[in-house]
Amino acid sequence: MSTTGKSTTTVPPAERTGAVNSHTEWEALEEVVVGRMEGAVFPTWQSSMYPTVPESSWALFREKGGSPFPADLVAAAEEELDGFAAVLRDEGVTVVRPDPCDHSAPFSTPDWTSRGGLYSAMPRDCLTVIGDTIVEAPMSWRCRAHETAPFRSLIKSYFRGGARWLPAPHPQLTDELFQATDRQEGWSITDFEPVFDAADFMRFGEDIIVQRSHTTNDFGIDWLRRALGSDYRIHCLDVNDPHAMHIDATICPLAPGVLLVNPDRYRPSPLFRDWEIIEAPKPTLPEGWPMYLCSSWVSMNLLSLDERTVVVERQEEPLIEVLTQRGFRCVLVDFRHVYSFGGSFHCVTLDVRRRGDRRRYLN
Ligand code: DAV
Repeated sequence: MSTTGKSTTTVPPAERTGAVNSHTEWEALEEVVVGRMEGAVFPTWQSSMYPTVPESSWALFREKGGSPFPADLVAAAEEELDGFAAVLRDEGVTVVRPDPCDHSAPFSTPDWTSRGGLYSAMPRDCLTVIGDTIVEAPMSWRCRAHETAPFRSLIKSYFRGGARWLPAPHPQLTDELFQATDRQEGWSITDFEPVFDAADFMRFGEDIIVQRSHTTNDFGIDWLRRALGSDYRIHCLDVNDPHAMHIDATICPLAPGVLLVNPDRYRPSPLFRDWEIIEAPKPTLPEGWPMYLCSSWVSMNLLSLDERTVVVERQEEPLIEVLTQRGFRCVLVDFRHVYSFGGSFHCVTLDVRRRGDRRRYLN
């Protein structure tokens, strides 16, 4: 379980479950995938990006889609990812990484062409683990159509170890999926076919919370609901986020009954009526820091090691203070260069094994 011998997650043999077992965002973490930044290229522009990526990226992606991100930024982010992986190993967690992958190869279908892929940095976006099942998400950005490829050897080895493997129907991503005119009001994707990004879902045992977003449609939510069957309840959370893409900078469950929320986006929900709500302080990222893909609220995109330990960016002092006062141990890691690429600790990981079994946490 631990590669360092310094295990903090000793599990009695009788409680050991399969190769893949993860029901929540907070139970004791045993094994995790950490993404890689090497090989990252600018996304190929499509109109559904208007509402979700910063305005400064619109022209850039149109012009540079498929060509590598600046090498110095990629190297700085890669160093932070390696540092994060080392800290996790020191904490007794087994860390695995995807295969190296150059994302600059163009690809096409009979209907469209993409000038390249994107990256292997954010397994949370393209994959989720629900119990013993690895789900491959049907992503709506064309440039992300092959994003699970560098994770396939891992998925195959987990399958051989007993995991279930559930790829969603391969989306066609034809023009019918996208709103006909650019920058239209409302969602930028239609219900033409099921699509979702895995990061729009948050796991609470038998309950899974999802947000409708510019990458996740109702058809996609219905597909996952039916695929998982009656063991799970999927609830849509109404959030205040016109830019919605991924729920993990909006809510972050830290322990049973404790929810960290983005005060600008969270709307009180009856789902959490019995929960303690902690409002995340404002992010500390300075103005002008390069942010290609998302907002500075990735400050609250945390990875829990167990229900009292959480990994936080070293410079988010106000958040560290709030969490420490509330009794959490904060493990500090430098991660601002990773922020530039659209995510933080939750985005860059896929927790494949946490202690615990399927339970109900929401009334
Ligand atoms: O801009 O708050 C962050 C999550 C990206 N995976 C945002 C979205």
